[in-house]
Amino acid sequence: MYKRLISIVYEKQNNNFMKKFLSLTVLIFYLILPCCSATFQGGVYEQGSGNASRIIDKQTGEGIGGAQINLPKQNYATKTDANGFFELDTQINGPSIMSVQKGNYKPFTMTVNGNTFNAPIVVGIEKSNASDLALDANMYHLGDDSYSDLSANAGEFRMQAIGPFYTKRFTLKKLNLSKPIYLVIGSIIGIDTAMARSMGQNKIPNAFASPPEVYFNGNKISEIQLNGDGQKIKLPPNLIRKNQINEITIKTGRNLMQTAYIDYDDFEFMNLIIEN
Ligand SMILES: [Ca+2]
Repeated sequence: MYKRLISIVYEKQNNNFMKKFLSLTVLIFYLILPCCSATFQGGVYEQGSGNASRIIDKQTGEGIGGAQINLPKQNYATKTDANGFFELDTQINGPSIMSVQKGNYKPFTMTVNGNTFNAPIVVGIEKSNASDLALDANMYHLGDDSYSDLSANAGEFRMQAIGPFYTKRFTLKKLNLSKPIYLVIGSIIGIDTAMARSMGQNKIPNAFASPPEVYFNGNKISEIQLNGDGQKIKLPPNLIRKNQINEITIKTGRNLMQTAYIDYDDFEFMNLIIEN
């Protein structure tokens, strides 16, 4: 599978070697992500049994009662019972973000689709650490509300775009600067980059967008090439302002095949956490 994906990327790139090399590096990085994402964000999930899905404590394996489960795109919310079991009474047609929240636990999100709940699943969530900072548990839509039905974002209930960028200011305290500090983006859906297209995340034949960019204290620190859960971006230590105000900005890309006007890439993200 890896060889096939790599060859797809190579076929799509007719540019110079450096660009190919960079794409390959980024691709390998994201291929590794899915196996690790669940762990660092605090969640693991596996196939369950019986009729209902379940939220458990990742450490103890015990069911978590009263956990809040939200699907913002469906405008749907429910809670787990005393033993952590829940059932979703809503239709999921396209990729959607499901969040799980419970006091003392890290806010958790995962991307679900119409097949996720064909059989019940078990989701393990993790207690939060003192040095973690839950920046923003809400869902945001960046872009201009104009996009193709073939876009990776084409779903059912839509949130209105807040514009081409998102900014959050926060103070970093209790940091252990000898350990790496990461921005974790819980879930992202709707990015239409060339790489997202080559990975089958959308079906737009003739257009793609530049990747969204992440800025930290005014410096570009990353580009986001793919949709997915638990994407982790290292904050450069020299840019961190301890005990002072720091700023994260996420800017959406633009449709590179549209030159007559600016068509921002429409995508949604949810759940920003600083992990140390
Ligand atoms: Ca757009």
